[in-house]
Order: sequence, then structure tokens, then C-alpha cells
Amino acid sequence: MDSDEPAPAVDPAVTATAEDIAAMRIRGAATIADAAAAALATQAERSEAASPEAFRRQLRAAAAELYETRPTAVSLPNALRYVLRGMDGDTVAELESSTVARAEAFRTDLEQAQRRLGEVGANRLRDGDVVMTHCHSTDALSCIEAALDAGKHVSAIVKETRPRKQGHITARQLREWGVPVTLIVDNAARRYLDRADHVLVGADSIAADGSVINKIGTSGLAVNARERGVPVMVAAQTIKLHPDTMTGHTVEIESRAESEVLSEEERADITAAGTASEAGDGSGDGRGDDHAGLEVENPAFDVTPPRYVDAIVTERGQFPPESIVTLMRELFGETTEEPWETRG
Ligand code: RUB
Repeated sequence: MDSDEPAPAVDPAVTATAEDIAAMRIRGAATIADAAAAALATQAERSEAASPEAFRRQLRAAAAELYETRPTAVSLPNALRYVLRGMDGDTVAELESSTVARAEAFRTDLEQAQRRLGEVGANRLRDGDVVMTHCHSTDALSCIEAALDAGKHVSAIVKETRPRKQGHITARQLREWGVPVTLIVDNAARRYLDRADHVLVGADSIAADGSVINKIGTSGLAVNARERGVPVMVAAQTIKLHPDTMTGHTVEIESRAESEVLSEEERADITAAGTASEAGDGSGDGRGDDHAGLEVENPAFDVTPPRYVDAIVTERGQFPPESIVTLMRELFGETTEEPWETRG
């Protein structure tokens, strides 16, 4: 784009979706992908672009705004890439209809993939099994739903999942389906693994070496499960496969706000103790710097090495983590250029 050209107009509905994703009112990798595709369709429908080129620029700008919201779930760029690659035509009207159709196809495929994945995952669950969950994953829940549909009785040990307690969303959904739930704090997981037949989690991204990037705490759970002999099943549609990792890129781990871990009041309380001790040993002036000596770190995701994962369950079947790269090559080829980075 020439520097004197006006910035393409991104529709306010796209900006609203981007804000909802950033604020986690829309959250979870599959749900984020679905919302992003829907937002691109809205952008296409509401575009008042005067030329095909202006239309393309608008769509790319909308995709870039959505892309910036959260860094870890690859389903987001995968969704944006899929929709933009379907933008085809010589007129604005043709471009609009092809983009909207592509977004709709993506959303339908997403739903069907989740259902198929659920059926695959359900085959691993036997009647009477106890499943331990972490965070809230619609892919993981789809496996339980399919097991219930097949007439199996399943119960769940649901980890609360600090700091945002998305385990409560899982507990609510499972109770709605009539599944008996035991809710535990994260620290109790190892103790309760003795009662579990499976650990079942979702994924935000799967790397080419089979590493699983999911909500913080997943890796510790997987290590403990291995030590206890409980199999770890990762439910992840193929849009969770991270193409850039085939060419050596790593997955960015999102850091979230300190306030999710520590309120202002709690910080003041801890800081007061530090200030008092500094005053007591004579080394401080008794007032201190509110932020000195107390850092809060809040990574939202972690990486579980493939050796702790028994199976990655996708809509294409289940895979040992080490062989997932074969599926990745088949689906993505070797190219990783993002359409919203294309100029002109
Ligand atoms: C959610 C999370 C979920 C994955 C998979 O993190 O880690 O396990 O996104 O979810 P956050 P799904 O709450 O920070 O978005 O299976 O629904 O795609």
C-alpha cells in the first residue's frame, strides 16, 4: 500500500470481535477460530470498497487486527489464512460472495471436525471410566459427549484451572449433560490421579515434534499422569496444528495480566510486609518502592513434550504425537507465508 493511501476501513463489528477475543469474552482455540471466520464474513458483507484491490486490503487489515489479539492458539491464524485464501474474483461482488462462502465453509467444517473427533476420542473411553480434565476445551468435551451418546457412563474429576478457573465452565457443561463431577483445586490433581482412567485435555497448538501447547498446568499434569500410569489424551482438531513449527519456529506463550493472579489489595498487603522488614533491619527507609522485590508472572500456556502424551485425537483419527508431522505436511505443505502479510 502507498503511504499516502488511507488505511483500509475495518468494520466496527470486526473490532468488537477482536476486543472480545483479547478480553477473553470469546475464548478457547476453536471458538476463537469460529469467531474470527465469522468476523471476516461480516467484513466482506459490509465492505463498501470501491475497487477489488480496496476490498482485498480491507480484508487483510481485518485479518491483521484479529490476528493481533492472542498469540498462542494457532487456530486463529489458521482460520484467517483459510478464509483469505478463498477470497477470489474480479469484482467486489465476486470477492464478497467467495469470502463469505469460504468463511461459512470453514465454520461448518469446524463443527463437523469437532463432532468426528469426538467420536474418535469416545472410542478410547469405556463404560464407567473416570476422566480428569484441565481448563475448558470444546474438543475434549466433544469426546465425552460422544461417549455419552454411545450410552457409556463417564464421570469427571475437573481441575479448577487457576488463575481464571475455566474448569468451572467444564463442570457446568458436564453437569448439564448429567455427568457426575468432582471439582478439585489444581494442587490436588496428583492425589486424584489414582482415581482417574484418563487425562483428557485440549490444545491451543500442536508443534511439528508433537509437543502440545495448552493451558498452563497441562505439562505438570501430564508428567504426574505418566508417573501414575494414567494415559494422556489430547483432543485437537487439525486446525490446532501449527504449520510454522515445521520450519523451526516456536510457539509464542501468552503472558497475561498480573491482576489475574494478584489484586491491588493483595499486592499492597505483601508489599507492606516487605516494607516493614526493610525498615526493621535498618536497610530501608520504611517506605520502599511498591513494585520493588515482588514480580508476578502469569504465563497462560505451557508446552507438554510428546513423551508424556499417549494420543492426539483429531477428526482424521488418532495419532501418536511423534507422527503428527506427517499429517501436518499433508495439510499445509511447507509454506507458511501469511496472506495478510502480502502487500499490494
Ligand atoms: C483455553 C485452553 C483450551 C484450548 C482448547 O485457553 O487452553 O484447552 O484452547 O480449547 P483460554 P478448544 O481460556 O486461555 O482461551 O478445544 O475449545 O479449542
